[in-house]
Amino acid sequence: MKRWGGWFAMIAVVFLAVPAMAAMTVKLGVVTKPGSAQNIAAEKFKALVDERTNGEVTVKVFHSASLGNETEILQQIQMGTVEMGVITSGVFDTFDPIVRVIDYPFLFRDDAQADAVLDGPLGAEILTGLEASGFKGLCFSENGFRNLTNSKRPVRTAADVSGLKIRVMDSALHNAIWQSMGANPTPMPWPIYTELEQGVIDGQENPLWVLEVYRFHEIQKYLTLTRHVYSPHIAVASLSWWNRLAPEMQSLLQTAMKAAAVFQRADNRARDADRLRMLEEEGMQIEKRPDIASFREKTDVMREMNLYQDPRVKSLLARMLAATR
Ligand code: EAX
Repeated sequence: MKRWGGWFAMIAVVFLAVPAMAAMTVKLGVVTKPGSAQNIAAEKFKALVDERTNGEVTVKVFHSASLGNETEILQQIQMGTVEMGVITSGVFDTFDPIVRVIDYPFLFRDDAQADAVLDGPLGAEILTGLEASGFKGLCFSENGFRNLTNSKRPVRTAADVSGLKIRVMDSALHNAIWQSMGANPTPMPWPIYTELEQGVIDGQENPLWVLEVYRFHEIQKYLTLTRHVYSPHIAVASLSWWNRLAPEMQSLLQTAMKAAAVFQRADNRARDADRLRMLEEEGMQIEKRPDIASFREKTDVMREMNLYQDPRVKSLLARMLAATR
């Protein structure tokens, strides 16, 4: 009898240690292809969830726009037909103008400052704010600092941008940034290789990994390290789905996504120097020290624009500017 008691106790311990979990498949959408920043975070998350749930929860990553562009993925997450996504902050603009405070031009000085703010209380306020639009904001991974490329001419000062046809994300803010700089912005969802190749647009702006993964050096001659916007990816879940999960599952997913984001940021940053070398070797002409003051002069007025007049957005922008000065 004593011996059986011992066995029961052991079995009970095993069951209590692993929270009861029903098998579940989670659809996660990213617009870009394997090797992209979004996909690296998504694949890491998938591996961690698999490991931490002993294979009970399967994350199925839909990449390369197989669920549509980023706006369409967000709509499906809102509706709950897709559970999760790792999505560029800029395109949240049409869902919630609060993200405009992150993409404010020349806000962040460097990676460390971006991490400190986004992983701190101001970042948490933005993530919580997304709940009003039906998204559970989990954390920020990174796209990175955005740089301008074009096929027409070297760009060193804001004046050189004048009249260039620049593709921008579907975002009122990003459109306004390039208008302020005197360019001719054209909103267009990702991907944009064909439009660049055929000359429908002269240029685009994105972090260095994008140039490498999408081989833009083949079709864009000039790169300027403008670093005009620090662009995170926001990992989100469908709020209605999230609210139905057990608290243990919520915390498992939240912790795994945070670990994936920490991994992906470091991975992305570690590879930038090599990317720059590769792009130069491949024949891109790179302006490494553009006249940033000339660009800032054009965009500093933007905080007064209508884009930032919603009281909630205005208040947060003021605090973001104070935290980054
Ligand atoms: O994440 O649409 C964009 O410019 C994004 O930055 C792109 O999907 C890379």
